[in-house]
Amino acid sequence: MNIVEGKLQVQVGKKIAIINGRFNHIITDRLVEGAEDAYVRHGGNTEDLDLILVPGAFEIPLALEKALASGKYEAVCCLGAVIRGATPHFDYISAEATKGVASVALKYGKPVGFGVLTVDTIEQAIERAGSKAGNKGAEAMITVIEMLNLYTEIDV
Ligand code: INI
Repeated sequence: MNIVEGKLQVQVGKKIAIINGRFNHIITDRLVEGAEDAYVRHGGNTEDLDLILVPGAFEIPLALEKALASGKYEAVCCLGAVIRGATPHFDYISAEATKGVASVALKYGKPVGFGVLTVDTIEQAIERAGSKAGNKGAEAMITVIEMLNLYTEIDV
């Protein structure tokens, strides 16, 4: 059996963007750090890495659409943190961010990482932003690197 899978090695010269929501930036800044660290430790050159900042997770899908439409990026890593509050706002923002990112990724057929936390408490967010549950920004970037290599291999 032939196994086809992407390597965890950044391809030099292929530009990647991180899109990060500033809302809950105490958390999302840590996700960006994790993503950048993962990128560098897998052979990336930070000159090929752009950070696009948006106000919150709701703005991520359209920024993603524009980033991919520009043709500048081979892949995008989306980061943010949606934390449940006392109202249904959380459900609307997290649903729009998730659906929007998925549909833009399918439209462009390029690797898109989803490192947007959707959590009930700030403690759960802290756990996933560089403490006991790891760093979801780093995980999302590693996924982007793997999928970019996989698509390079299987695309015609
Ligand atoms: N944006 C987030 O990224 N996380 C949140 O937890 C959040 N909450 O809870 O309100 C949030 N709201 C802002 C939203 O993403 C938009 O920026 C805002 O509605 C303006 O369009």
